[in-house]
Amino acid sequence: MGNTLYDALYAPHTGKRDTFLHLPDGSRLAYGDFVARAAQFARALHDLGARPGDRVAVQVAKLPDTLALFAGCTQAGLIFVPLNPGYTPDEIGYFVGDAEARILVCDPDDEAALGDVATGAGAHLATLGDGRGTIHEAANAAPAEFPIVARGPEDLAAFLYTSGTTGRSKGAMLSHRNLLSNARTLVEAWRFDADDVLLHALPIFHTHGLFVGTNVMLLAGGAMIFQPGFDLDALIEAMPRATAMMGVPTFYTRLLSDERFDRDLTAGMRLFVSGSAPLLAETHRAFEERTGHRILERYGMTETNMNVSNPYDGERRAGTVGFPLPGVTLEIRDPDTGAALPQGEIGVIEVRGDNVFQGYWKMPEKTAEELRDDGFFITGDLGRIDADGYVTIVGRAKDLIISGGYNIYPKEIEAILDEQPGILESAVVGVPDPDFGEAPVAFLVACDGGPDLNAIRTEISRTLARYKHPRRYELIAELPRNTMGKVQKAALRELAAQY
Ligand code: MCA
Ligand code: AMP
Repeated sequence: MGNTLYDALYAPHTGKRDTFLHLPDGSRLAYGDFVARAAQFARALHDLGARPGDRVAVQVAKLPDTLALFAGCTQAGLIFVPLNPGYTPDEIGYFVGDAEARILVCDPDDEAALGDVATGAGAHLATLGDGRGTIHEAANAAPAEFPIVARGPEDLAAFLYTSGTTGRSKGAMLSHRNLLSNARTLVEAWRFDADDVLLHALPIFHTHGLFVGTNVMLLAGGAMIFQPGFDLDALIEAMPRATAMMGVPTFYTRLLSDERFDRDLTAGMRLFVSGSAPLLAETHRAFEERTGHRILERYGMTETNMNVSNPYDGERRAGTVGFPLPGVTLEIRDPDTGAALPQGEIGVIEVRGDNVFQGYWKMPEKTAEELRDDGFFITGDLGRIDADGYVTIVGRAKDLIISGGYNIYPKEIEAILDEQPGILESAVVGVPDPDFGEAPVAFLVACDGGPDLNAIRTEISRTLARYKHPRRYELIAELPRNTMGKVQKAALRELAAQY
C-alpha cells in the first residue's frame, strides 16, 4: 500500500547528499541526513508508545529537527499537531486535551510549565530544543531506520487548529491526499524545481510555512535557507543566495521600509509569493517599482490549503488573488441561500477539490455547517470573479481579524473580557495597522464601578498568546446594535479609527 505522503516527499531523498537546508550558522543539512533523522524520530516516538493514528502535539521552536519530527510522524503513521510556541499553557491544555494527543513535545524550557498540562490531558511529555531535549537524546540513540508504516491517501497526516467564530478552536483534519495534491499543484503552478533555493522565514506551525513552503520544496527537491524567524537584516543578507521567497504582507512592507532592499539585491530572485492576508495593491505597486518584480498573490486557508493563485506567466493583478488552481472548483454563492451567483456579483467563496480537508476533529455539527455534502467548503470569505476570471476577496462574512498573518477570533477575547469584574460586555474589532495589517482593539461597557485595566491586561497575558492581546481598551457607554440585537462591528471599527 505504501505511505502516500512519505513516499512522495521523503523516500525519494534517501541517501542523497544534495542540500535540503542552509542553516543560520553556515552549515548545511543534506537530504539523506534529514531522511535518516526522520527515521530516528519515528523510532523515538514509537518507543514512547505512539502507534499509527495517534496524535503528536508539538510546541517547539523552528528547528530542522521540528521538520524531521513531522517527517518521523508521517513515517510512523502518526498525526502531527503543530502549535504556535507563543501559546500559553492554558491554550496548549485545550489543544492537547481536544486532540487526545498521545505525546506532547515542548521546548525544554517549558517542561515545568507544561508538566501538569500533559498529565491532565493524559499525554506523555517529551522535550525538543536546539541540540537538546528528551526526544532529541532518544533520537540520537536510535537507529536511522524505521519501518515505513502503510498509510493511504485518505489517512490523516496532520491536525491544524483554527479558531472558530463561535466557541473553541477546531482541529482541521488534513489527509495525506490533501497535503500531497496541493504541494503537487503548487510545484507545477509556481514552477519549482531542484535548482530553487527558497528563503524560508515563516513559522512552521501553520499551513503557509509548513505545507506550502516546506512540502513544495521537498517535492521539488530544492533547498531552503532556513531562518528561525523574520529578521530583516538576515533576510536582506540571504536574499542574493535565494531564488524564491514566500511571505505574509508584513514581510513585504517591512522589506520595502529598508533602502537596502532594491533591484540589485533581488536580481537573482525569480519569485515572491504573498498570502495569508490581503496584500494592499499599493504594496504590490511599490514593490514592482522598487525591484521590478511583481509579487504573486495567492489565497488559501488552513482547511483547504491553497485555492487560488495569480498566474506565474501572465498578468499578476494587484488587489486580486488570481484564478482557481488546477483541481479546485470555486463558486461565489449567496450567503443566505447557497445559490450560485452570476459572474461579477459578490458572495461567499466556496471551494471543492482534493485540497479540501476531511472535517473538524470530533465536531460533526461544525463540520456540517461549513462543509457541504457535495464537497464544497464554505470559506466565510466574500469575493467576486471579474470578467477575466480573476478572483478578488472583498471582505469576510466571518468575524475574524488577521494580524501579520495570524488569525485572531474576537469571540475568544470577548469571552475572557466578559468574565472580568467591572465589565458588563465587550466587543473586539480589527483596526488598520501599518505593520500587521490589522490589530485588535477592545471596547468595554463598564458595570459595578468599572474594570481595572491592569488586572485585565494581566489576565489576558496569562490566558492568550501575545499576538491576540488587544492593542487598546476603550470604554464605551453601550455597544451599537442593530434591530436584531447584533453588535455592529463596522460602527465600532469606524469609532476606533477616530480615536
Ligand atoms: C508578533 N507579534 C505580533 C505578531 N507577531 N502581534 C500581532 N500580530 C502578529 N502577527 C508580537 C510579538 O509577540 C511582539 O510582542 C510584538 O508583536 C512585535 O513583534 P515583532 O518582533 O515585530 O514580530 P516578529 O517576530 O517580527 O513577527 C512578525 C511577523 C510574524 C514576522 C509578521 O508574526 C510572522 O511570521 N507572521 C506570519 C504568520 C503566518 O505564517 N501565517 C500563516 C498562517 P512584544 O512587543 O510584546 O514582545 S496560514 C494561513 O493563514 C493560510 C493557510 C494562508 O493562506 O497562508
Ligand atoms: P487561516 O484560517 O489561518 O488559514 O486563514 C485563512 C484566511 O486568511 C482566509 O479565510 C482569508 O480570510 C485569509 N487570506 C489568506 N490569503 C489571503 C489573501 N491573499 N488575501 C486576503 N485574505 C487572505
